[in-house]
Amino acid sequence: MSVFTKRLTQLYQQHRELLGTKNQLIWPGNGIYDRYLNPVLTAAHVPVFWEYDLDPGANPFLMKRFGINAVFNAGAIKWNGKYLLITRVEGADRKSFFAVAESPNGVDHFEFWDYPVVMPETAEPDGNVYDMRLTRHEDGFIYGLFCTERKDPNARPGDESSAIAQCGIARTTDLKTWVRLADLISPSPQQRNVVLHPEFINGKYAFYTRPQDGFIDAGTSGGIGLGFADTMENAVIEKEIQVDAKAYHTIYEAKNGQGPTPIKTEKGWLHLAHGVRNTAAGLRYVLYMFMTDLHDLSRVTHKPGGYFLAPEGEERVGDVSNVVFSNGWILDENGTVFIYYASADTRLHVATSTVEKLVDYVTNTPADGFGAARSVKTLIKLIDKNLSLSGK
Ligand code: M1P
Repeated sequence: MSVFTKRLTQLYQQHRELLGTKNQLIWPGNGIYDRYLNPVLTAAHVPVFWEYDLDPGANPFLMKRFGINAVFNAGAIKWNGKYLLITRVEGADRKSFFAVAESPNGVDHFEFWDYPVVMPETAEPDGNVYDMRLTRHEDGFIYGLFCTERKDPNARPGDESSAIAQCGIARTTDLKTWVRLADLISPSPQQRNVVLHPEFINGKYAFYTRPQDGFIDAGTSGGIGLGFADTMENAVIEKEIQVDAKAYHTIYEAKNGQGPTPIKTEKGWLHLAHGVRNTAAGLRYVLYMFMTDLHDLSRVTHKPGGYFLAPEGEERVGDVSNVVFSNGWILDENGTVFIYYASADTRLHVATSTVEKLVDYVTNTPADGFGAARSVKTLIKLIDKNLSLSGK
């Protein structure tokens, strides 16, 4: 048997085994959500025919010809009974693109569609595209808002790192063919983590924004903002209202950003977001939640203190260690919520919960007291209650 045939047989077998692996819920968890043993998607999940030229004449050693480095930050949607993720796939060449993977149950057996998404460009080509948020809007379209990154035209000679991040907008009705619209225009010099609200607000489209001064640094205008536009064809936000600001000595003191499209509940809109703080080991990204008023989207009604989900175990390590990030979740008809989160900008995981549990978590977890003494007071209140319950 030739090396080519031997290697190919093994590659196919390993790939089949990986895609066929059943995921396992990790019990008992924290009562808020359940984590799972295996990531739902990794670079090893992409089809063999993406990375290899399968022509023995052209590739006798069966070498990788198009390496895939990572699969992470995915938008999510339930579509024709399947759980679909529009993932950020990063090639060995560091370019990111979008590709859809689907699963019959949302927790395992994710399989990529044969081709990646062909995202049309505007007159200004994208250097990189990533982190799509999907919104099924009441206007009838499914919108994908994502970050488009281009080299900063004002970068000084020799600076090959400075970039400008803006919000790219595309829409579809079948998740296969995308129509690209003009990039969002806003008062901020840069934008990332922009998310479209699913309902019209006073006849306008509502956007959660994340104004930022620099490419990495959120600067003076950091925090999750809210803005309105008359149309999606040439979306212009004239004013951003701050909804959730960054704050001193919290898990979101350096910057924060809206995660997926918020979920509507009887009590308010449930939001999942990421918070970033700086450490001696670099930036640490965790997820947190809050709730906004059903009628006034700019009013935060509940916000638990601390993080909702932080990197654990192998999630801590990867290309960008100590990072969890989420831009997609799916609410099922029975109230189950599938929360897709990536770890270390390397792989993608799922955690499951329910709307009932998430509303309980958001409305009953003590808020941040913004000081050590206040945290101790909150803890003592809980201890007193529990000890008096046990008759001590
Ligand atoms: O590397 C961590 C994350 O950094 C960026 O997020 P933010 O704009 O909030 O800092 C994004 O590049 C994101 O994709 C990445 O996961």
